[in-house]
Amino acid sequence: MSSKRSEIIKILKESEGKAVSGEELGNLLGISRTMVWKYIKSIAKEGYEIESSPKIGYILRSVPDRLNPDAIKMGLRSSLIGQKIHHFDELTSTNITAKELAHDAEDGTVVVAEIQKGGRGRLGREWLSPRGGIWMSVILKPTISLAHASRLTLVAGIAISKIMRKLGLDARIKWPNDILIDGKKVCGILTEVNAEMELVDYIVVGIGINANVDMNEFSDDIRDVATTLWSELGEPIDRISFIQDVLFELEQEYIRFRTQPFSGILDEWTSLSDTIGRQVTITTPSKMIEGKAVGMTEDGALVVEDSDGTREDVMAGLCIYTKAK
Ligand code: BTX
Repeated sequence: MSSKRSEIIKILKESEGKAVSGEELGNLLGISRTMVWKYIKSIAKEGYEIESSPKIGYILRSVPDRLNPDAIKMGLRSSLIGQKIHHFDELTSTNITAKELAHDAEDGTVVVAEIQKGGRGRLGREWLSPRGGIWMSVILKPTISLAHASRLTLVAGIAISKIMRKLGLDARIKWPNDILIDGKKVCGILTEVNAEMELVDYIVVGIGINANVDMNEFSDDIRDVATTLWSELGEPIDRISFIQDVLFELEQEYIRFRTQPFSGILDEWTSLSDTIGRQVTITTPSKMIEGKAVGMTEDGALVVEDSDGTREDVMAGLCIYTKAK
């Protein structure tokens, strides 16, 4: 969207329901009243409800519930993550599109979609992505080794759960990549890496948040294990300001990741973890590991201790809790 259009939206938003005349807008932007009218028409096409009368001018009645990049950028506090945002009404998967764009994209570029038709979780599992959610991928280009790439999943988990906690929700991280509220999944993170010679070229952090999703959109089996911010809070959230907060917090954690020892992030992850201290069964492609989750290694592996006290570091797998904490 052109900057003149965003400026018009900004002025109308700031006038809080009061009319702004075409002449006033024209003067502020240095354009004719006819041009103002043309911009207003194209803004209305995007779903903004604008009342207009030749005598009083223009009044913004409502903004569309869409993750419009201009709306996200207005008031975005981050300076790297989200400077470039690609928005789509519908995609197969934001991770797929992010990977296609990644080579030429700048560090911190975001891809976001209103709906995903082929959203993916780990190991090719399906991730349901109906309207109302936040389905986005962040392209990151840190200079790190392939072995450390999985740390970004932990970084994203911390950032997102912190923002949910600020809303008063008891969001906790289930190893390795889920955020739960009261034991139910509200967010999943899928990190994909492209590397050359053991050095990371880019990382795509895919984030799926059940924000204002209607629970009826989920099948019975998903409804049993999932929740949404809407149902937890009892009212829909402002998705734009939620994304702005997530991108800012993600940037803070990303800066910490790049400039400080990883032990600080590890400590924070542990304090937000839902998994540490639990009896778990982890299924990997080659075996099943049972025991108590007792910690996390610097590489993001879960340390599981069996009944004999033998410890094993588990890098990835499907984690099921076998007993309450
Ligand atoms: P996961 O493999 O840990 O979780 C997938 C499992 O979660 C599914 O098998 C199903 O049981 C359950 N599930 C499916 N959809 C939902 C949902 N909306 N809410 C709660 N539970 C669900 C988790 O994988 C990682 C998901 C990442 C999704 C993001 S969205 C943006 C980006 N694009 C993309 O295709 N994936 C990522």
